[in-house]
Amino acid sequence: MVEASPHHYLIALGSNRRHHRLGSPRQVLDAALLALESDGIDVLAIAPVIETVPIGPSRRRYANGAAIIATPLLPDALLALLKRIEARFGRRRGRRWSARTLDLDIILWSGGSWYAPAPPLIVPHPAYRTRDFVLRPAATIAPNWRDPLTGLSVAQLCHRAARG
Ligand code: A4P
Ligand code: MG
Repeated sequence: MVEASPHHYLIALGSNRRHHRLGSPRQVLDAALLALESDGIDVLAIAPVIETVPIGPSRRRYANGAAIIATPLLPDALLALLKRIEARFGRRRGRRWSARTLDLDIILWSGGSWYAPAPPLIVPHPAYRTRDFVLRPAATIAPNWRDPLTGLSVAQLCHRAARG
């Protein structure tokens, strides 16, 4: 039997700008998960959303979350879908790390590692291993997922990031 949704992913969600209709960054993340589902993605687990201090130039606080999803899509097709959802939520291209209505990142993939130069896609996400705002929500739903590069679990990476 062919499994309908063979690929599992850990994705990270971030927002630090209100949406004129949807409301606060936290409400934007809730709506983003519904958008994924209506695009045919199975959302298997949702981490409690946390409020975090911004890293980088933007001064607004973030709502950050994480989810485990299942889909038949390979990483490149999933990235294209995430970018379309970001665009629907009014994400504007511009300065790197600028305030954004919605940021959707692929953190880990059940298939291991993926690299593509154009459009750039690196899985596991190259920066997540030290990011508390990704690892804290992720550790609540995927503590035993392993990083293929370091062999460490998400719980271990989270512990290390919290110690600085
Ligand atoms: N890309 C490559 N690998 C991936 C991946 N695994 N998942 C490429 C998603 N995208 C990936 O990202 C730029 C390009 O990265 C994508 O087009 C894709 O081809 P972007 O989301 O368009 O741009 P960005 O977010 O401005 O840049 P970047 O480097 O992705 O920033 P981050 O890493 O997303 O960080 N502080 C707090 N507290 N909370 C946050 O959520 N987020 C950021 C942005 C900064 N500070 C923050 C937070
Ligand atoms: Mg991003």
